[in-house]
Amino acid sequence: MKNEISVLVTGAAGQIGYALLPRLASGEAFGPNTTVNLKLVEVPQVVDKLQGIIMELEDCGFSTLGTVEAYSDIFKAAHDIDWALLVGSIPRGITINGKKIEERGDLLRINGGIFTDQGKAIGENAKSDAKVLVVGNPANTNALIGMTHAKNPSQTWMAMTALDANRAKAQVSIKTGKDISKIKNMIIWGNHSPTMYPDLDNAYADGEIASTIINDESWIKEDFLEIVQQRGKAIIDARGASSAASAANGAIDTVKQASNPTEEGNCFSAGVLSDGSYEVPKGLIFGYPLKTTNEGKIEIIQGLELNNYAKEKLNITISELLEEKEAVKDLI
Ligand code: NAX
Repeated sequence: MKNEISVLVTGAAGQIGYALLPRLASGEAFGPNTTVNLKLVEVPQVVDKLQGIIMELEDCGFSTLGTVEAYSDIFKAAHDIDWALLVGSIPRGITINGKKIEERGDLLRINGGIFTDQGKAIGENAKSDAKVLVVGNPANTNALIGMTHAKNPSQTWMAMTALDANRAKAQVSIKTGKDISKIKNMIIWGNHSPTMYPDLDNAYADGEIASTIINDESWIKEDFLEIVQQRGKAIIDARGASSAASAANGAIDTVKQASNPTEEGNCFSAGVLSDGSYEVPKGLIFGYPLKTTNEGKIEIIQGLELNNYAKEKLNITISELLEEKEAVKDLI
């Protein structure tokens, strides 16, 4: 008999949604023996458009796809879900009430408002062991707002940094000539923003420390950091639209990593609630090295070394997250 899993996706009519939904339905994320029931959530003005992707999902003929329902009410959609992928948010540059939203502070407040209700809905109506992945930016602070309003500590809230980790792995693979499957333990410390710190002193390329095998400090400290931190912008400049296929892939990777035990010597990257580990102030959603235990719990991997350079980088991303938290303090 097949298992069933219920997955909620917000922003389902957006470009990441379009790349994500077939991969959730296809069996890739939850395996061939699990029926995936999808609950697609959009703003009321867009919800009718979901009928198009629903028809396409039917036409894919995935034997793992169960029911697909469209909602504009997150409270109804969140009922009994196992996973929530919170992709929907308002992009920078949009005009609302005659004002162009350019400032990070304005963006934080508008999207923060969305995540209060989404948090409440998930806290009240989703399963007690539900896992939540926030993709919509600013992902870490949105996750903090959502988690605060969920008030349900047995649920797990994460902010997506898997795309950043995949970008970092790809650059290391290109630089070293090692197959990307051999690049392990890639940690993205901190915020999903240009202050993130991709750590090559704790990453491995074919069993050797990545920074040692690369042996090129100026490439690591300048080119590599710049490429990974600014990759999102580079893609927008080239494509005229933000990353969607690779962002959806990052979400699928996180779902798989958080659903299956992590192999020894490896980690996965996502932002989770800081408990003070690695001297990060408690109460931030911070990108950490994570592992999924055999019991399905997600834990921060302890005991990794951070040199002074890494600590400086962590302090920069900590400061940014503290500023973001301050900007939305009345929402948390
Ligand atoms: P799109 O603008 O194509 O789609 C967003 C969709 O969300 C729209 O259809 C919109 O109607 C919907 N939406 C807005 N508010 C909603 C709400 N309250 N409930 C339900 N749906 C709502 O954006 P897309 O390119 O899909 O990107 C989505 C988000 O992902 C953006 O915030 C973007 O910045 C963020 N990203 C995050 C990444 C990460 O690694 N964490 C990387 C990629 C991406 O930039």
